[in-house]
Amino acid sequence: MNKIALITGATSGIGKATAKVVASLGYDIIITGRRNNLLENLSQELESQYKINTKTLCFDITDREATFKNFDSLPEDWKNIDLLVNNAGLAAGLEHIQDGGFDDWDRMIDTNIKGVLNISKIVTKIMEKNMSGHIINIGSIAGTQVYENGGVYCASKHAMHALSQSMRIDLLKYGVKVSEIRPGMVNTEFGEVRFHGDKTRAEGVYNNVTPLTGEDIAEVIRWIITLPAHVNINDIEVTPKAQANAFYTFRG
Ligand code: NDP
Ligand code: 8X3
Repeated sequence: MNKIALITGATSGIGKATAKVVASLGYDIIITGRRNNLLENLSQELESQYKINTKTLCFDITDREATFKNFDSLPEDWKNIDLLVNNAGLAAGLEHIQDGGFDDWDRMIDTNIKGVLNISKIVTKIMEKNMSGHIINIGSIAGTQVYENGGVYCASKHAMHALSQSMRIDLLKYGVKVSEIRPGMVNTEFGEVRFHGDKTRAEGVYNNVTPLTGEDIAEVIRWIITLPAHVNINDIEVTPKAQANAFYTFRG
């Protein structure tokens, strides 16, 4: 059997692009998300184009019971995950703290923190037993910087940054590598989700800027996972050329 990768949030954006890169490297892949039709389409594409095997798991990562149940449904030999990409995540809303919505806050905290914990608990236990594995956490520049109106999203990605560091320590003696990628602007469904379906507002974020694409981040992942076994990239921040950090973007 090929090496096995589990990629959360593979129905669009960074996760989908990553699934293609990881498939091109010959991994068998478990792809997850909540939109089953998109998972099935991607599964067919990966299998026919890259001649690998796939499994689709359709569940909400904020639902702990569903997460465990779906993982348990995998055949035993598929549970030996070599590569976990903790990618599923979102921003919801962009408001000052006094105007933020409880539903938005819950979605971000439940997905970006608790969802990551749910899947990580399952997979790290297996990697501990196997004494090997690689986890790639998709953080954000919002994981080390804080911008106006972004309080809860930034807090959730700060949590991802802290978790990435602590997981690296906890898993050190088991030979498990933990890498964090912290992207700036990436043109995916992220903006549309953040602005509750307002596509025009989402597109406005990229006015006069060439943003990153999901494929750009997937290429970074290709590099990280093809380095020699003794090398680990702990963390890496990636922005478009026009973006210096969360505050300075040149819209020339
Ligand atoms: P997309 O909205 O394109 O993709 C998000 C993915 O996460 C989708 O596949 C979605 O699947 C999945 N997802 C979201 N919520 C859940 C849930 N509750 N249960 C299961 N799956 C879920 O955005 P991106 O590709 O941009 O986002 C991927 C990651 O990158 C996120 O963690 C985001 O925070 C991070 N990031 C994004 C940046 C950007 O500018 N785009 C910059 C920095 C970091 P489905 O809807 O089918 O459930
Ligand atoms: C997404 C990047 O700058 O919108 O994580 O927070 S930003």
